[in-house]
Amino acid sequence: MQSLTLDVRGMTCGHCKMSVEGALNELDGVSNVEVDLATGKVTVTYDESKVTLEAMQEAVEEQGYDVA
Ligand code: 9UX
Repeated sequence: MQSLTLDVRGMTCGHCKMSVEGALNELDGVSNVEVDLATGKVTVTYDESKVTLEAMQEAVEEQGYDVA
C-alpha cells in the first residue's frame, strides 16, 4: 500500500469533494481518499500494483477538475 497527494484545482463545494472522492474510490486498488477542500489536496491510499497515477489523474479530470 502506498499513498500520494494530488493537487486538484477547481473543487469549491461539498459536491465537488464527493465527486472526486467517488471517482477515485471507484478505481480498483484505491483503498482510501481524503479531500481537503480548502487546499485542494487529495490524499489517496492505494495498491500500486493495481492502479496507476495516470488512472487516478484521469478519474479526477473526468469529473471536471484539473490535476496540477
Ligand atoms: Mo457546486 Mo462544486 O456547483 O463544483 S458542485 S461548486
